[in-house]
Amino acid sequence: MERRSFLKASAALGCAATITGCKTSSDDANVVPPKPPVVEEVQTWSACLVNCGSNCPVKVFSSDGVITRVETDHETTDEYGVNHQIRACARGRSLKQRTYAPDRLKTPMKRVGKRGEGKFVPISWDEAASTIASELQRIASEYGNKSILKHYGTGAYYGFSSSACFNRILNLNGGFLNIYGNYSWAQQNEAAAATGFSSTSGSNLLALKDSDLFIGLGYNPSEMRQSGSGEGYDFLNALQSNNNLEVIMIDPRYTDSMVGKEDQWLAIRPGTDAAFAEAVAYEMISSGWVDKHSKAFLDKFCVGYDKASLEQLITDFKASGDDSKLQYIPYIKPEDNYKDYILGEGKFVDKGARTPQWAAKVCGIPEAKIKTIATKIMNARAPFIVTGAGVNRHANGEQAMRACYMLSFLTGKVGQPGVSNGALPQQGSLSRSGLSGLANPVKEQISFFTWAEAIERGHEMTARNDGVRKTEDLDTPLGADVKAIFAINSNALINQHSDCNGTAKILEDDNKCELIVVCDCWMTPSAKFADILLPDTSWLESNDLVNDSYASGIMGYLVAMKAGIEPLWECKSMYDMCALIAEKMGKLGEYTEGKDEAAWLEELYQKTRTYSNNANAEPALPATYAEAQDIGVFRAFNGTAKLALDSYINGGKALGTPSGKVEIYSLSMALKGTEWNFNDKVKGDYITAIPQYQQTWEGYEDEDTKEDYPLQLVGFHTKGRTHSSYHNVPWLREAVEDAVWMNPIDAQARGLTQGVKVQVWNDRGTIELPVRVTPRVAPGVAALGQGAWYQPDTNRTGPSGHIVDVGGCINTLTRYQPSPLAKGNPQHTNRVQIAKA
Ligand SMILES: Nc1nc2c(c(=O)[nH]1)N[C@H]1C(S)=C(S)[C@@H](COP(=O)(O)OP(=O)(O)OC[C@H]3O[C@@H](n4cnc5c(=O)[nH]c(N)nc54)[C@H](O)[C@@H]3O)O[C@H]1N2
Ligand SMILES: Nc1nc2c(c(=O)[nH]1)N[C@H]1C(S)=C(S)[C@@H](COP(=O)(O)OP(=O)(O)OC[C@H]3O[C@@H](n4cnc5c(=O)[nH]c(N)nc54)[C@H](O)[C@@H]3O)O[C@H]1N2
Ligand code: SF4
Ligand SMILES: [Mo]
Repeated sequence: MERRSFLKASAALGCAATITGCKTSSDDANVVPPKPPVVEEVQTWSACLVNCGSNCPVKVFSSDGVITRVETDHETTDEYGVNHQIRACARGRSLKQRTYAPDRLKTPMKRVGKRGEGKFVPISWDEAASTIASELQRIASEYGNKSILKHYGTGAYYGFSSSACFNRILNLNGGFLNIYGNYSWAQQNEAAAATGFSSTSGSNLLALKDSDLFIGLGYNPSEMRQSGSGEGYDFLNALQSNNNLEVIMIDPRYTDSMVGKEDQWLAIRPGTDAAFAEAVAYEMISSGWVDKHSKAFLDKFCVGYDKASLEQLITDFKASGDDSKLQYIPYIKPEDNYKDYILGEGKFVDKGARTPQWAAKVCGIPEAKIKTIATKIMNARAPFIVTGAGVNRHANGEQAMRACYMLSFLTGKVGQPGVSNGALPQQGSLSRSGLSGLANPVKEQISFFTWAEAIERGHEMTARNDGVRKTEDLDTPLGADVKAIFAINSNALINQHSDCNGTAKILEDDNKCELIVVCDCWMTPSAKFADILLPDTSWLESNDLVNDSYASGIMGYLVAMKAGIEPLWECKSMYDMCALIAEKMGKLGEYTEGKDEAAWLEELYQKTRTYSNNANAEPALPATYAEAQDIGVFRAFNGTAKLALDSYINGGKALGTPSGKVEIYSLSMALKGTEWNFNDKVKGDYITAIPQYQQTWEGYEDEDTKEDYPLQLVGFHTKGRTHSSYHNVPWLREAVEDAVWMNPIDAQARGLTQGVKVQVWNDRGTIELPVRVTPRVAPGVAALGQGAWYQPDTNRTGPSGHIVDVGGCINTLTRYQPSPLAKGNPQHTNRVQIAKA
């Protein structure tokens, strides 16, 4: 506020004070405040649809077709568990700024300059639609449908007018190359499935009431699940309602999930959780505790703990005569068991025991502390361990997750009240029916992360070498390079994928990938790489039906969204723009199935009404969609504690693993570890059947990069954005500083003081941004919130020899190197150097 307006405002306040009886002698009291303009506001319900795990409802106030303000839900009681409020975080509350941001895409555009240069001219919708339709037909007939890729993208969790509209037109054109996995949980999904979990979730946070020890590894719900009804709020309430709970948090950063809520913070080095977990296991096993307390549990529910269990498995599989089991026998190696590995016995004698003394040197947590934690776990009545997905987004993410999961099983208490299995907390949800993307005639799948590699060598990618799925056999090549990309509500073309500079080089060559279509609302770094740019309507301009999304905490909800304003400029909803493309393809009838937006929403709503888990929603779902839109929000809190692996351990239902049990020794990993090809030159590129700490490229112990790049750089999901979404909102840039965190010890060694501008670099690029000197990050580690927009300053080259990214995007520094099993993104594994800019 300028000083002058501040004085005016204080004057107005002074006046108000007189009215309420407070005598003032100041002349200011005589100033008459300006009358606020009379505006007739209309209120509608919308929602924030980013990928943060929630879809918080927001109240949109508008007047004469202009949004006047955005408020959060405060319809119900604030009492936790009584269908409480779903308060939007700072991001959702800034939606007016985001909707009217100057960089909104206003018309369809086509590229005129070099690809990636960001030069466009406006075109009509007619031209955009016919170009896309004819290019789709050309590319499919020249290169085959496997050369068309719909990119990973999570910017808008619509139910109706979602990116599924693009699936419809791509499928009506004969299909497209599928992707499996995702940037969030690739390694964790594989680790959980290999171990025997049917999903990535364990007990819910309501079960914490029965626990006496909570251990969170890379678990940060207060920052990454910020919804007012989200997991962060569940966590807070769970801690507050259990006075007997000891809370230990293990993270390279002192996160907002701590700040007083924890009893102990253990600052671990990134990528070393497996070493820590193995040392805890060593204490539990070598002391004889496991033999005494949990051997019976391990024998009954798990395979691979010791040699005898694997020998027994071979006997059982032989006796079964079942081919699906017999195929694994050659891969079962009893000498590769977990107990011998941890104790350094049998086959593992040369490797040595996984002692706390060994682990302390690797993970940075002192030996004595590791021993104390082991004792606490052994003494706990009901240990509840959670491994967050930060641990999975590493070069060795699969085995890091599995190593942490083992601790719960070693206690022999999984299935008991207050105990979890090491996975993420289970969530509640209401269900909604969404628009179908239609069936895809193409069956082959590549890992989501390997798409840019598939532009260059898709034709030769195979299952054995690259993790291609649904091919004839391990060696059948995919047979097509990626020639067309549809990046729909995605900034993963550049910003969110690894190695921005390297990816930009691949994309710049329009002889390789011949068509890039981007559909977004803003001119993002990925949008700059489009050939055709399609401007979408924003959430506040949309009618839709959404649920609470996939990780919104224990309470589930539905939001019937109603457009507060008309589509701005020439923006169209994804449903409408794809209808235009379908029309040019001659497939309009198949696309619409004869329905318009209102008819679709009514149909999806009527299906949604029939779902049994929506029956307890409050208020009850009314008869028509229009009535639902007037009410806006429907919610249901299910207050039951849910236990991990309950149906297996307490209900006798077999697990989905080949053995039907918890696989400490994973049979599918044993098979892939033997049959797949790996790259000897990539440190850590191998798969073992039991979880083992893996030294990796650019890990803490990587001698090859230690000298040039002495700091480990870990990313995190910041409050200031959801990924790259909301980066262009000035309020948020002010509220949450984008700076690289550095421990005072490392800063002093480099002569860096608070707030100075630094360069952070490695072989892949250089970024420039301020430094935040803080003991909230472990020594030897730098931390940076991910998602800032890549902004190469073409006039300057950094120490890496690349153009300096003054946007400070962490992916300018991350490496494209698929992880061994999931072929997933190792974006938290990086080494860098930092110096004053
Ligand atoms: N280094 C590093 N990189 C990471 C991660 C990390 O931890 N570290 N995390 C990874 C993870 S977990 C994920 S999930 C990915 C996320 O990567 P993305 O799925 O790309 O997510 P966002 O960055 O949110 O980008 C979404 C895009 O959708 C656009 N958008 C928003 N609303 C709308 C809309 O209504 N309509 C349309 N058409 N577009 C819209 C936004 O402007 C934005 O360009 O990033 C990954 N990248
Ligand atoms: N505000 C906000 N919320 C979000 C998102 C966002 O961008 N912003 N993104 C959403 C999405 S799509 C996802 S997938 C989730 C991501 O959720 P997470 O994967 O849980 O998020 P991260 O911040 O990557 O990691 C969580 C914590 O792990 C720590 N960590 C990193 N490496 C290691 C390690 O090797 N060991 C240990 N012990 N800790 C480690 C980080 O410091 C961080 O505090 O968040 C969701 N929520
Ligand atoms: S970013 Fe997530 S928590 Fe924040 S308002 Fe949007 S949906 Fe809610
Ligand atoms: Mo994610």
